[in-house]
Amino acid sequence: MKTFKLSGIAMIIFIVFLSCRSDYNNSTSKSSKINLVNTKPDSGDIIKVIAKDFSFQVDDEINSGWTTFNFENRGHTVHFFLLNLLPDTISYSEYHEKVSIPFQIVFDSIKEGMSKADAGGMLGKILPGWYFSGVQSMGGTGFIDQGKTSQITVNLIPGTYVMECYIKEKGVFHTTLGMMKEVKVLEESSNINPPKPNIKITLTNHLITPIGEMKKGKNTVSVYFKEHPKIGLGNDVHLIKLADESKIDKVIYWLDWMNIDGLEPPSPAEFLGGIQEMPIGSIGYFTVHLESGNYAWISESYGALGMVNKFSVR
Ligand SMILES: [Cu+2]
Repeated sequence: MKTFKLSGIAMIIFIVFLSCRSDYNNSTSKSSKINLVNTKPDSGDIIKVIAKDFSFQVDDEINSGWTTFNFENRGHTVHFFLLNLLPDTISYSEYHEKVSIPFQIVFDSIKEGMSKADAGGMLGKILPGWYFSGVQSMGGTGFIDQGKTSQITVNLIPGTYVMECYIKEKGVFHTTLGMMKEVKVLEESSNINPPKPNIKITLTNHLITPIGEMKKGKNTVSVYFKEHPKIGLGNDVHLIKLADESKIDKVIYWLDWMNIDGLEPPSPAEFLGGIQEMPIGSIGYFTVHLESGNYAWISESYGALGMVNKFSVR
């Protein structure tokens, strides 16, 4: 899961923070889906990631440095991947046992009636300290609808990573169903350069600020992680196509995993990718092909605090 940051009194604030995120309409609805708009890999070293229901197919070992992933969602639902870098002392199986399983236990408790505030407290108690202090989100794709492909470029340091997808299927995280995989990033470095963006996005608390314009056809987007909240979840950005602008509140609700039908398909908008949380100062890139329509940039965790930016492509 995306790493929470908290310590000491921050836990209390965290619980308040979680409870503040629960004030949204709890109905989701189907959106009309448009024809598939896929991205195709550029030339050069591309790491292929194939998502199925419910597994990842990707190399066990990849080079460090700038890395381009071509993510193909061959499943029948929304998928994505997040890359979490583990502390040197923690193994993939420990992460699975002490992080992934507890998240499912906590969500099962929410399903049985536990409040989100109590669930936040429970998470703080059962997750190991190294999860909060030592696991680092190093990027990944935004959420992507079935049948679509997304290409991202991120700069990876050597280490042991967990690739995971925590969308839900009937209340069970995809991680629990098998969508997590160990990926070793080697000392040996790749020789690729990051792509040239036509639009640059900066993420701050709590704004998504684009410079440049999204256009019809191929767009290369850079995302600069200028800051993250000191507590709670980190910043990220997702691209959605909006059939109906009034659905924004439903999307914000849907993006909160603590809601019973949050991150549970069907999603209330069409998800086209983006970039998952990266360390402060990092830049990640992604490529997307757009057709005419209404779109929005949106944060997974802070849409309600203003991290939504609508735009149109003509
Ligand atoms: Cu998934």
